[in-house]
Amino acid sequence: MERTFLAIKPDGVQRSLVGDIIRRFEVKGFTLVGLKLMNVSRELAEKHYEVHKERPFFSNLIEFITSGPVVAMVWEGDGVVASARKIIGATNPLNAEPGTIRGDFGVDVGRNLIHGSDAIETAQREINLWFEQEELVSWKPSLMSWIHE
Ligand code: D4T
Repeated sequence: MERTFLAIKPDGVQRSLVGDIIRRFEVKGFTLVGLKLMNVSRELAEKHYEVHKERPFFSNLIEFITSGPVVAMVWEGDGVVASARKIIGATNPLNAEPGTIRGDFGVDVGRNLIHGSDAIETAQREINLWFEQEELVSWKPSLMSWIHE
């Protein structure tokens, strides 16, 4: 079953948006299989954002993601990687459609509330980076037959 890694960034936690953000993935019909509130070490932040290390915004990004608690999550479901990206919206919240998380709650690319894996392979890498295998819970919601034919 397809899985993705999502992280509510420090701005989402500080602004009391954790419940609202989690709710959007729950009501969509995806299954939560991993969840933890954590402070992010500089080492983890640098590994997570490795692909951006030459970008001018890299140091601000590391400062920001390590500046306060983050809610790290793994969600499961058919097509969850691409669908979660749609629910999240464009990287720059000013370009994100209303109805998306960033479109509804943000105005600044450096405070864009939530991270979502951009591809199935990236999701696998990020889940392994952020979670131990035993922290993930495989379960089947009992209302699944009302969500899937
Ligand atoms: P993440 O990775 O946080 O889900 O964001 P996206 O996948 O939507 O966007 P990204 O990888 O291109 O950017 C990673 C992260 O860097 C911040 N950022 C990005 C920034 O502060 N300034 C910028 O100019 C860009 C492009 C926002 C998200």
